[in-house]
Amino acid sequence: MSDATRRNRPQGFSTRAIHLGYDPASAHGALTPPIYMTSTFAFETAEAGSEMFRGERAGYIYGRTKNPGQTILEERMASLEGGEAGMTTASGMAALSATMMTLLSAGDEVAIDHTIYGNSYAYFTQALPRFGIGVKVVDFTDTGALRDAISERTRVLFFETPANPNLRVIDIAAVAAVGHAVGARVVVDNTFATPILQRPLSLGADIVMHSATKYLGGHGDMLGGVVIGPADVMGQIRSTGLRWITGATLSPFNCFLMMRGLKTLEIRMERHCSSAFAVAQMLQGHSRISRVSYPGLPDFPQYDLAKRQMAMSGGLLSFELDGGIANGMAFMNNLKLITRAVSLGDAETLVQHPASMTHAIVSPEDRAKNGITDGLLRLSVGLENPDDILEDVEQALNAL
Ligand code: 7XF
Repeated sequence: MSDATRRNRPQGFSTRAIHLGYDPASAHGALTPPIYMTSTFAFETAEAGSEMFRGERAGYIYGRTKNPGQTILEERMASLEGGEAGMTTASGMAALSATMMTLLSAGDEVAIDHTIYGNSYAYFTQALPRFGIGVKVVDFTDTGALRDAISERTRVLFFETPANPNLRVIDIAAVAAVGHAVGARVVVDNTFATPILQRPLSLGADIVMHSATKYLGGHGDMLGGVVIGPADVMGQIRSTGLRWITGATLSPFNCFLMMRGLKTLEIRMERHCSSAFAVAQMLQGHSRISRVSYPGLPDFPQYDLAKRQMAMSGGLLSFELDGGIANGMAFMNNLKLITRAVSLGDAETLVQHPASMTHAIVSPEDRAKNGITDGLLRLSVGLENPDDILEDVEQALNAL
């Protein structure tokens, strides 16, 4: 590499995740950005405060809309997702509701893919209709059906890829083209993939959101959310959706936890993905398993799309045992190392039963239509030694 190439080369992912937007010299040399544990900020003069409220002067006003820890995180996340600006929130649901309640008004319509996290599904199908917003539930893998379902009234398209809980993969570029043809904004929940595996904005999506509770935080010790997109739209979501519609801001302490998590995201994802692949392969060859869904297995229905769209295949998989849910529950109870818990993306390997846990709020009819079968189990493969994870799965299956 010549000196000039070296100088012009953009910094790599982990370098930005660790350093971007913070200079220790600005805080007494502290290596780690301080936790600004304050609810409000002093104005230098009365006029300065008024100018900040009018948006004529930069600076911090009040902790609900902006805190220095959030600013660092937002700059980092915008860079990692390849967007103009970011906005942190108290949880993934807070990110979703701040975004949707800013972008949608009574009389508008939103189209969602049929397989998404249970409470997101409830938010769209149960909450938004109460405010006069129409909701179309569509299979986004069928772009023809999607095109037929939407119209000029459709202001937003929303989906997850890979989807919770069955890992269905949606073609981001194809859906973005269909949405943009009617002037809709395309919003992708990138929680399962993280910007390490895919960057939806580079594929044509307008806005990306995350439950930072998962891989971004990475240690199962916080709740958080983040939204990334064009600066003007993020400004709008911050000044309405965050400031006075939801008020659900990320706490200063959770800024610290999320920042710490982001520093190791790249190396963690590599381990999550390689271990998940090993577990998926083992399950596929096991006589007690009737079906495994993992985007990295060659017989996964959307294997080619997943290969094209994602850098690695992810840390989650879902599967069914022969004998359905009775054996599924017995298997979960047989586990010794793997923890029975919802959530995902933690250092600990976690197993849960979507039909009675994360997606219990979805009606049995809708679950059946959306590929969330009663026998399905979801595994979030953690960072333990992969041999120990494999051994626990195997002993729990063999003890059935
Ligand atoms: O509000 P949260 O931080 O819990 O995030 C909500 C959320 C948003 N998008 C996706 C793709 C999610 O998976 C979640 C939360 N899911 C957890 C799970 O599936 O285990 C929640 C446990 S009930």
